[in-house]
Amino acid sequence: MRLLATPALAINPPGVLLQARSLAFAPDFASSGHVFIAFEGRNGKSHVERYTRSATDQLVFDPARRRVVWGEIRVTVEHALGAMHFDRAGMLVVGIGEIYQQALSQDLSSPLGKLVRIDPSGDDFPSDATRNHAIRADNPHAGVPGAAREVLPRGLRNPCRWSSDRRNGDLWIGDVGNQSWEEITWMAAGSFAGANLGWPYFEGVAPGLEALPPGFDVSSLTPPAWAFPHPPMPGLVSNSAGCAVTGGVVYRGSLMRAWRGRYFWVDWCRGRLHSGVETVGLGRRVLRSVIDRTPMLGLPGGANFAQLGMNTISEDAQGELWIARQGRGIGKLYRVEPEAIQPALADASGRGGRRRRVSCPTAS
Ligand SMILES: [Ca+2]
Repeated sequence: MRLLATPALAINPPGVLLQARSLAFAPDFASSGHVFIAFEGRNGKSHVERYTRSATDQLVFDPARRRVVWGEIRVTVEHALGAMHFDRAGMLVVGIGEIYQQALSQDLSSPLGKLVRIDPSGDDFPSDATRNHAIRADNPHAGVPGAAREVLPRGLRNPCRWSSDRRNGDLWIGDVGNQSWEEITWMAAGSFAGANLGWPYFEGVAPGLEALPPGFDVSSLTPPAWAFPHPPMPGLVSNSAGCAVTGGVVYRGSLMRAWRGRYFWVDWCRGRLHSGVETVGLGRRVLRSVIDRTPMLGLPGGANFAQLGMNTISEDAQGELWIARQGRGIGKLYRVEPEAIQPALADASGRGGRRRRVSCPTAS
C-alpha cells in the first residue's frame, strides 16, 4: 500500500475552515463514481456533499462535479456530523450530534441528536437549495406532521461513530456521553427505526441532564448494551475504559478467527481497545465478556494510544479491523493483525498544509 502524492479530492477553499468527518462510497461506485463526504465548515455549519470521479483520471474526484445533498446543518465543532454509511436499501444514514441543547435530541422536528436516513438520488425539497435528497416512505417519521422526515432513532447525544453488522444489518451506536457515562447501543436490523435511546433523560445507565417528562414510559426507551463510567476527575488514572467512546464494529474478518462475532470499540480518551460478546439476556441486547484487548496489540513497550485520539475503528471489504488515530504529526491508520498491530499507512497527519485533522469524539 502506498499513499499517493496527489489527494483524490481537495475541498478546502482558501480561508474557509473545513474538517472532514466521514465519507461513504456509493453502492454503485464502480459505475457512478460517486463518493459522499460529510464535513464541517462555512460559518460553522456542516454539509453532506456528493462528488464524482473524474472522467479522465480514475484516481481523483472532480471538484466541479459537486452536489449539495444536505447543507448548512447547524452543529457545534464537537457535536457535528459523524459516521455515514449506506444501508442495505441504498439509503445514506448519518449520525448527527446535538449542540449542547439537550432537548433537541428528543425534538423530532430537528435532525440533531439523531441518526438520519436519506435518499441522495432524489430531491423531495425542490424549494430548498440546501436539502437535495429524497425521503423513503418507510422512514418512520416520513409522514409525521412537523417531524424532520429524515429522522431514524432519536435520543442521542453525539453518535459520531456507529456501524452496521455486515452479516445481519444490526446497528451498533457509540454515543459519547456528557460528564459521567459512555454508552454503546445494539439494535436488531429492522427494529431501530423510530427508537428512542433516551438522552437527555439518561446518560448511560444513570439519570441524565433532564428529568423524565410526567407519565413518560421508560420501557419505550432502548437501553445501552454496554455502558462504562468516566474515571474520577481530574485525570484518567482509574481502570475506567475511558471518557469518549469511539463506536466500533462487529468483527467479521478472517485474520483472527477467534474474534469473529465480537464487537470491538476504542475510547478517544484512554486509547484502549475493548471487545465484547453480543448476547440477548433478560430480554435485552447486551454485551458480555468485555475484555481489554490492548495488551494483545503488541505495541512497543506495552504502550497504548492513551491521549492520542483513536477516533475511528472500522472494517475493510474483507471485514478486517482498522483503527485511525488523529493528531498533527502522529496521525496514523493501523490494521489490526494477529498478536500485533502494524502501522499500515503512515502520515495521515495534518502535515501538508490544507489537510485538516479528522476528529470525532472529544471529552466534552
Ligand atoms: Ca432541494
